[in-house]
Formats: sequence, C-alpha cells, structure tokens
Amino acid sequence: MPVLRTPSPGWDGQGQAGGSPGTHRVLFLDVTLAPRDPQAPGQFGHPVAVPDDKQEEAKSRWKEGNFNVYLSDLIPVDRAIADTRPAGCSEQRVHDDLPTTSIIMCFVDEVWSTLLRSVHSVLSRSPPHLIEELILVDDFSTKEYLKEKLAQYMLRFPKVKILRLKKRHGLIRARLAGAEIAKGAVLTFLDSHVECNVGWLEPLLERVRQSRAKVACPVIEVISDKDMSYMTVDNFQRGIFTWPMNFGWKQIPQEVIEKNKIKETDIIRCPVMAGGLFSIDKKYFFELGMYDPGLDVWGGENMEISFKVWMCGGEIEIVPCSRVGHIFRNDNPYSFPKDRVSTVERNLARVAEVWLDEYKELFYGHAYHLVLKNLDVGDLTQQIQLRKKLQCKSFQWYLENVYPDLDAPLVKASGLLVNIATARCVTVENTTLALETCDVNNKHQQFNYTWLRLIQHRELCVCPASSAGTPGLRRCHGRSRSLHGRSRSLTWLHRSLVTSQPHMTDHIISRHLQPPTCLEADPSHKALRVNACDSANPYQKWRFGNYYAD
Ligand code: UD2
Ligand code: MN
Repeated sequence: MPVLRTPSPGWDGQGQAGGSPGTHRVLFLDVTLAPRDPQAPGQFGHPVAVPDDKQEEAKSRWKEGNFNVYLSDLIPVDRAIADTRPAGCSEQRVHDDLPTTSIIMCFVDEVWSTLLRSVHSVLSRSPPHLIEELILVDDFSTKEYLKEKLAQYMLRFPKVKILRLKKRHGLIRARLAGAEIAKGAVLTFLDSHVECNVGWLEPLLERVRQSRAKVACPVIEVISDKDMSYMTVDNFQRGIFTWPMNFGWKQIPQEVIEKNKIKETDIIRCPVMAGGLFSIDKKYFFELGMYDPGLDVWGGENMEISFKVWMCGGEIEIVPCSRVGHIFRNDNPYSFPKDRVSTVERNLARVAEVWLDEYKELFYGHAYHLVLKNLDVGDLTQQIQLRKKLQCKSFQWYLENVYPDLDAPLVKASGLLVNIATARCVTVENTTLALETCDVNNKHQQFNYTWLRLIQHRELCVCPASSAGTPGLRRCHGRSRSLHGRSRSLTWLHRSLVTSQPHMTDHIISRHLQPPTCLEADPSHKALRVNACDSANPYQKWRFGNYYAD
C-alpha cells in the first residue's frame, strides 16, 4: 500500500489566510512505496559508484541506454531527490481550479528502471486530481520487457495507459498519437528518462490557466549519465538557438538581471524551448496544427513549435519553480530509420522554409552543404497555409521582439565593392559592369554579398562570364535555396576560405569555371575580367563597404 509522506504540510494549514481566495500553497507531495531506506544507492539523488568487481558489467550495459544502466537498476524506483527549487517557490500560491493534464511520455526501447522511475516520479509528486492520465506511447519498441511485463507492472496504476504504435513513428508523430487520445485539458510532454521534482506540476498548470497561449516548460535539471546523481543547474537560463538552428542554453547577463531586478523565481521568456518537457493547452496545441506531421523521427520539432507559438500569438516560458531532472546522453541509444544527421537537417530545412521568411538564407548560408545537395524537404503546402490561416507574424517580428540578441544580418557584406589595386568601384551601367571612381552615394555601386554567395545588385547578380566573355549581370532568379543549374554558376567565394586558403581571403573566386577563376580589374582600370587566380595579384583583391559576418 503506498504511504503518503508529506515532509511539510501539504495543504496550506491556514486555508485562505495569507493568500487570495481560491488559491492554495503549492502542494508538496512525495509518495513512496514504503518508508525510504536512507542507505539505498542513489537515495536523495546522491551519486553512486560502481563497485570494483562490477566495472565490466557496468561497462557492457552502458550501451543499453547510453548511460549507466547498471546503476540505474540499483537505485530505488521511487528514490528521493533534493528539493532544488529556489527559495520562495514552496510559498507560492496557485489556483484551486487548475486544469487537469494528460501526461504524454513516448519511448522507444527505454531502459526498464529508468522508465519506471519516470512514471513513479510523475505519479508520486503530482496532485492526483490534476493527472487525468499518463499515456505511455510505445514507439514500436523491440525489447521484450516493454511488452507484457510493462503492461503487468502498470496495472497497479489505473491512470497509466499504454498506446502501442504499430510501426516506428519517431518521437514527433508518437507524441501526436498520444495527443489524439488525451482527455485532459492540458497536455504535458515528458521524456521517458526523467525524475519530476516536488511541486513540479502545479506551477506549470498555473501558467496555462493564466493564459491558454502560454506554453510552460520546467527547468530541466541533470541526472548524471555516469553516477546517476541529481544535479541542479544555474538559474536564469534561456533556451536559444544559433545558426544553423542549433539549440542551446544562454544565461541572462548579470547586468540585465541586476538592472531589471530579476528574481530567481521569476518566469523566463524563451526564444525556443529544449523540446522534451512542456505543458500546453490541448485545444491550443490542436489549433496550432500540433507539430508539422512531416517532421521525421527526432529533432527540429522544438524549433517548429517555438516559432509557431511566438509568431502566432503565444509565449514560451520557463517556470523556475517547476523542476524536472533528465538524463542527458551523448548519443541516441536507438537506431534511426534514416541516419540521424540527414533526418535532423531535413526537419530543420522544413522549419526554415515555413517560418524563417527571408532569414532562411542565414540558415542555408550556415549549412551550405544543404544547398549543394539539393535537399528535398517534401510538401509544405499545408504548413504554409496554416501559417496564413493563423495570421502569424513575420520572422523579423520574432527577431525584434523575442530574440533581439540573435546575430542575424540578412547579408554577409554590402555597400561599395572596391578593387584594392585601383581603388575603383564596380558600377552597374545598364546591364553591364564597369569600374568607376568610388562614390558612396552612387546607387549603381551598391552590392550585397548574400548568404547564398551571390553578388547582388537589386534583382541582378554578378556572373563570371556574360555573352561577351567578360563578367556581367544576370537575373538572380528566385533567390530560393535551390541554387541548382544556372544560378549556382552565379556564386562567388569571398572571405570564406580563411582556413583553407588564407592568402586568398580578399579574392572573389568563381569555382564554377574550371580551374577556378578570380574576378580582376582590367589593366585599363575601367573594366572587369576573370582570370586565373593569383594570390599575390592586388588587381584580384576586393573589399566590400561593410562586413556583417565572416
Ligand atoms: C531533446 C529533447 C527531446 C526532443 C529532442 C529533439 C529534452 C530534455 N529532450 O533530445 O524531447 O525534443 O531534443 O527532437 O528537451 N523517442 C521515441 N521515438 C523515437 C525517438 C525517441 O519515442 O524515434 C523518445 C525517447 O525514448 C525519449 C524521447 O522520445 O523518451 C526523446 O528522445 P531523446 O531522449 O533521445 O531526445 P533528447 O533528450 O536527446
Ligand atoms: Mn531525452
């Protein structure tokens, strides 16, 4: 029989005293199967050491989950962990009428003890009346213990439902399958190797109750993959991304914290979420079109949902009083139907195509191999229609209002294009190019060097050889990511060979011609030509007026 242990009074003993009507102090619940053994390995989230005579076994079992599976099996499934919430969290009040939630936990070949600990931590540290159900979505696991044995074990928890997928869907579509059958007002997604800390749930639901367009994420703490200890993380972390859409964490600068008097318990608005752990109003999730179902297996869905939420009127928040531990692993312990890298790249390219507007060039510029391989991202009609229907804002709005600290210059360089030897500037004369005296106010001397490596003047691009055999101009046509065929012949390398050819950085190189050739000022000083590249030749060296990126 489960024992209910409440180290501090669960309900605020004074009823409404000290708080507004209809609210209560966040519940401190921590149910155990039996009184806890303080000597048990890993108890209280402490680190565990592998005994000398078990090193081999521990090593050989590592690959079952890409973490210390041997130790996970030693640790009680309902171990205690330190209450890592910032001071003040336990006094916070939440509404009595919080919405109920369906917990959705997808897994594929998850380690037995870790999956159990995840489930136990949810059920023992959440107010039962708020948990509508816990849906375990089995994404076509191959391990025998996850079949009948798991079903039998979970019989003791009437709220646990197991949804078995008939083929491998990947975590994105598996979550959608869970969402389809969920009955709670709010969906709460969790990974299958987590430990929810005390008081984790109510603060998340409180945010969603406040506004259905708030998507609430707990602080993700670290369960060590090596010694299974539960470790807290620094406060004031935001979820961010860098190009080409790599997720990361970034601390709010100390001066910003001081200037704005940000407290440890304050909600943190995030440009993007990590992906795995969040609560979202179910109806709102469906209105947003859930995840793009064209995203495959793993990766990029956190970018998609984050952009979608922000640009279509919602908010992504980290709730410091809600804390959940997660085993971070160096590699996925399961196989990918296709390889991991190309799966994630394709997912991200779909996200870029639908959400990034003109900024998608930054994505492709930072992942230029995708341009070269002419990646097929599949049909985007539905996603683009959805964005229209929801009347979402532009990516530029997102950058200005949500993530102003992201470095996102639309082009790599711009302004005059000056020849070093002659100090003269490339000038557009009707549809041809000439070298003239430089004049910053001359509109015909303005060029952009784009992320797609075009040298662009309005809709025209510098091409290495026009019909006259000299460099000329051509329509850049469609500036799209698919730079196939003719338009790829319009690409130039400039300042991008710093590591491989440091003596050629000032050159403007066309690799389209064989051997590669360089843009050069003609001896007349009035015209342009292309010639065999020569690192010492100053007539082949160029400088744009402004550089925004390397
Ligand atoms: C992070 C997220 C994860 C997801 C992923 C990008 C956190 C803590 N984790 O990577 O939730 O957003 O980024 O997509 O924010 N799974 C399946 N089927 C699959 C693959 C995975 O069910 O084909 C399950 C898996 O068992 C796990 C969950 O999905 O419970 C997330 O996978 P992960 O733990 O390998 O991802 P993680 O934490 O590296
Ligand atoms: Mn995970």
